[in-house]
Amino acid sequence: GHRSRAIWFTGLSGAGKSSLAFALEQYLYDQGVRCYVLDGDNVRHGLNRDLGFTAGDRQENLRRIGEVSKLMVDAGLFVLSAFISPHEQDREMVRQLFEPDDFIEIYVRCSIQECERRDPKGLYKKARNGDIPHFTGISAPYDVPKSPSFIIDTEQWSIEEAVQEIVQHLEQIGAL
Ligand code: GGZ
Repeated sequence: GHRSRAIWFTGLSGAGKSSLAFALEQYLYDQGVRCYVLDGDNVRHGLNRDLGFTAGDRQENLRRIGEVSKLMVDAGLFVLSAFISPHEQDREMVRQLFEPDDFIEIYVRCSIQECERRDPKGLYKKARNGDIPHFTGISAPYDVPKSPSFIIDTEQWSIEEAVQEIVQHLEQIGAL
């Protein structure tokens, strides 16, 4: 069988984190791996609806998600978490919750130009107009991960190719 683990996707809004996480979930599900995706859409409207996007709120958002991810891994699930998680320090805090082998950080790389071109929810446009304060990449920072387990470039790969790349990587490191 598979050992449960946490896969953590970090990257800009629009980089493709959630799409990748759900595509990987589908692949894992088909392999009989029990998994669950956490992302802004299912966490920020419920558990973390009291939190916004200041640095402090993001830290608390990610702390709670880290703790929930840990509980889910303890329960035997493969947890796929897709959050911008822009601060190296916060990603490090989450990593510390896990055994080294149980936490895999994937940097979903996409240029700000391309994210802004995609703008699936029209948020970059709003941010440019000043309607969304401290928007990551526009008016709030994103720390490029220093030593992710794996980098996936979504300007280069389609979602399907990216999933294959991630699966290969997970197999290589013995996580699948
Ligand atoms: C960044 C924001 C903001 C601000 C709302 N900055 O692409 P989306 O829409 O669907 O995903 C983004 C989501 C980011 O939430 P996270 O929990 O992933 O962020 S963090 O890890 O930094 O805590 C975006 C939307 O919320 N959104 N306002 N100001 N993204």
